[in-house]
Amino acid sequence: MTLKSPFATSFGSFVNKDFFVIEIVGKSGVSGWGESVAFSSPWYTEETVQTNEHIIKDFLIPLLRKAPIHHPDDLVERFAPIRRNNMAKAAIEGAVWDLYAREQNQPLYKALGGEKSKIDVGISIGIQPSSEALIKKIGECLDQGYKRIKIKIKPGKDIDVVKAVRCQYPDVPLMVDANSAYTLKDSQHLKKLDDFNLLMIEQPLAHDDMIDHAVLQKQMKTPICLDESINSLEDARKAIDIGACKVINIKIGRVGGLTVSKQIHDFCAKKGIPVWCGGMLEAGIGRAHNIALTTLPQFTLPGDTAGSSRYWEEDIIDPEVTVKNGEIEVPEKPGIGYNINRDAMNKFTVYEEKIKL
Ligand code: OSB
Ligand code: MG
Repeated sequence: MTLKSPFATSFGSFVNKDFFVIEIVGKSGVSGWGESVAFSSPWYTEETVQTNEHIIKDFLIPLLRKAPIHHPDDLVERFAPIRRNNMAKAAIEGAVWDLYAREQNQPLYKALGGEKSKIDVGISIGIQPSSEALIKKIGECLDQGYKRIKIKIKPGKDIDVVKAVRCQYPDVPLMVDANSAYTLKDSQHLKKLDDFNLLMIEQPLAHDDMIDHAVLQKQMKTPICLDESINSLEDARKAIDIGACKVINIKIGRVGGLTVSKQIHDFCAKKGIPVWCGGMLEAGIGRAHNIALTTLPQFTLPGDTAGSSRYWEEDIIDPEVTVKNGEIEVPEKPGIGYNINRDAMNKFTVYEEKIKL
């Protein structure tokens, strides 16, 4: 699928997205749907669409065949022998959760224990050619009602950009995401961000670090939010324990599925750490899973789950995800709550394989 406009981050620019989609058909004949959030290149994490195919076909499906599954939660243990590859695991697990909820005749959000009938959403804006272009984009997003603005930063496109945005929009809920573009050597520079009343700074330092983040958090007033560094419940426990962050961005694919996402959510609730749901430029199926997860009570901050039309000319679900007054109405139909747009799915499908379990 081709993005309406390229999305630029500190680590690279996205123009298209290839998707690995899973349809799992239960004995009842009902289908559950999952979408891997992996990208085509290993820039954000080491996984790619192609590594997903290898891991799913050669390792995860054989594990599924070993014994019946009684509840989607069972998959955490079943997949535990396979290290990491969390996006591949989450793609299958998401389809199993959808199937489970549909067979229970329940919306996925309720099956997960969610409570909200509407969720608050923000938007993540990629690096723009100029501050003027960014300010214009932000204005459009605010007109559409988004409740929080996130802008991407990188060295050379940070303090001055934030300053220009703050001049124009002094009170807008604003945050920045560096996607690991800095090191501790930049801490004096990063501390200048404390002047701009930012909600948080997301993942300033290395993707595999938490020690340096803890050092930086002690020097900065702005709360640090971890994204790339949190790949498991254990990671969340350690990061919170050492003070590496005050906020956590939960992405279902990054942590290996909805069950682990829920565990991290519950742990953060106990620790008083606010969480929000991150985005991976999802198509409709992944977006629907994000919406269901965000209904859990500790998701107290608006996430990155914008409307379908922000990314795509045509989405693979029907209806598409729409945002009104910065809110998404959570669907009450069973499972993910959206129908699959079979015409769009057929149009975008380049390769399909059926596997008997
Ligand atoms: O770091 O949250 C991120 C997009 C691609 C890779 C990483 C990230 C992002 C975003 C966009 O910030 C989130 C979205 O709108 O889906
Ligand atoms: Mg991020």
